[in-house]
Amino acid sequence: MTHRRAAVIGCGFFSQNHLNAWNDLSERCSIVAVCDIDRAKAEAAARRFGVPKSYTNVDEMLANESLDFVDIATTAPSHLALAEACAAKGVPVIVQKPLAPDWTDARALVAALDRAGLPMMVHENFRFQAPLLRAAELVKSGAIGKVVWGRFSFRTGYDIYAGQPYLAEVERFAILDVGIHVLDVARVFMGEAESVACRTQQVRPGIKGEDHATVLLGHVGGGTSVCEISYASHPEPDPFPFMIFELDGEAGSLRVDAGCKIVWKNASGTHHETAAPEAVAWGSEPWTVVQDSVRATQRHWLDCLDSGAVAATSGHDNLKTFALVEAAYASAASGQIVRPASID
Ligand code: NAD
Ligand code: 89Y
Repeated sequence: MTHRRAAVIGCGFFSQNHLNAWNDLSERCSIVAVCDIDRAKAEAAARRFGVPKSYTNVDEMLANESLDFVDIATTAPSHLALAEACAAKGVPVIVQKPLAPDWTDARALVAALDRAGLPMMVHENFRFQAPLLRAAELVKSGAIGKVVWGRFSFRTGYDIYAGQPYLAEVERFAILDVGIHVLDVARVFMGEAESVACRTQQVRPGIKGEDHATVLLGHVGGGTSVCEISYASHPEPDPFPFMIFELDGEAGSLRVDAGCKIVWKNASGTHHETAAPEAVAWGSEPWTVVQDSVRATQRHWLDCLDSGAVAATSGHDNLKTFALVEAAYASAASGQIVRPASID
């Protein structure tokens, strides 16, 4: 196991989870520098996490530091330029979702790392949530047979604008921000999608993008799934930040609920279990399931760097999820069913 030197770019809201999780993984890597165009944020992060150097300019950081990888935790519009700067210096990157604001930049980012011959991973952490990993294990073991139908639901009224005010300002909002997780999880359980139909709604006044989206996916091999994405729902209780999903298989069914609860049924009976995350010493509710998944995502990245394996959420894998995002927006705009394969 190699000990790695790394830097985090972006010291805003969500990066605090990244920095805490890297601290938990300090036997395997050290964060030797942080960077944020906002000097106060960079310096505060360096102080809080005992990081030796802080920068406000990525090129200066890359020129001064010897890095084994960079963790990009800025918002999407900056991802391409930052990843290209790292690629030019031969530094692998792990990049937060969404990879980019649009398909053109997302593809350009993956191509830049490919051209440089460097590994990369998208920080697509929902796949690494404890209940989801357990559900995937059950499905893989054949507990419910071949999955033929799924419902994947992230519907909340939680005030996400308090921590992430930029979400009120983006024209591509709920699908790109959280729908991308939901569509990714749908791919995990149902396989690739060959058709996408989507309707969007804007319910909250004063925001620029859609805060409701309902997506119907037709999967290769005949499966069907519904993805429900909403930041303007009033569920009781509000499951935030849990994604609830249910699957029908040829031999049974499985449901994942808030509180990491899993229930599945097959010929052997009905089974209940709780797939709780590992303890997160620095965690805070309701975020602990997400915070544990951040650490699990980062651990996977380090495992892949050690073994040379391609990450489960590599750039190329994530482009398949991104194509569903693009297809959903195209379908909502046209009122037509869109084939992800036609996204170019
Ligand atoms: P934020 O605005 O709070 O923080 C982003 C930081 O990046 C800011 O401090 C900003 O000054 C800095 N920044 C922007 N451009 C930069 C550049 N070129 N160089 C250096 N610093 C730069 O945003 P956030 O809420 O922390 O979100 C960051 C990313 O994390 C987004 O892509 C978001 O979608 C993602 N996110 C993921 C999850 C998840 O569960 N996976 C949850 C929340 C946010
Ligand atoms: O931005 C969103 C994400 O990616 O995960 C949870 C979130 O922070 C709010 O829904």
